[in-house]
Amino acid sequence: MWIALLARPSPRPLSHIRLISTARAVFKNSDTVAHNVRWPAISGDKSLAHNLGTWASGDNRKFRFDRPGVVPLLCNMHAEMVGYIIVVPTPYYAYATPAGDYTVRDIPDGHYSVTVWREGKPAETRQVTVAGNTDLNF
Ligand SMILES: [Cu+2]
Repeated sequence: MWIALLARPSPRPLSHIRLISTARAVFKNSDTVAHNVRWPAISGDKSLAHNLGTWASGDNRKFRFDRPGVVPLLCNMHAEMVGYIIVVPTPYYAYATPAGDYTVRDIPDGHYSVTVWREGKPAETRQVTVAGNTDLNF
């Protein structure tokens, strides 16, 4: 079983990066101007590049991600825009605070691989045995 964590190095808006455990993502444009959403690769695999197109305020697009990975989101219309979706193979995941604290609740006792992801750094994985309240420090 897997546990996924997202570490935030600064108090950037959380919407910048999202963890999802379901395969289907909805991209909603809540801005007042049109945006494009595309990704040049998933976890470095350029054959999985995709362009969802450009759409106006209030509209949305859906996409089904078939496997876990890191999806860097870009916009053809605004070069400064970047975001990430981390598709994780588990219902157990959490966002760390800027101070590095995190809590993943309601995990059944057992052995797990815990992966932490930080923007711009390689992912780090540790093994942990969960038995009741369990601490794991990276
Ligand atoms: Cu944009």
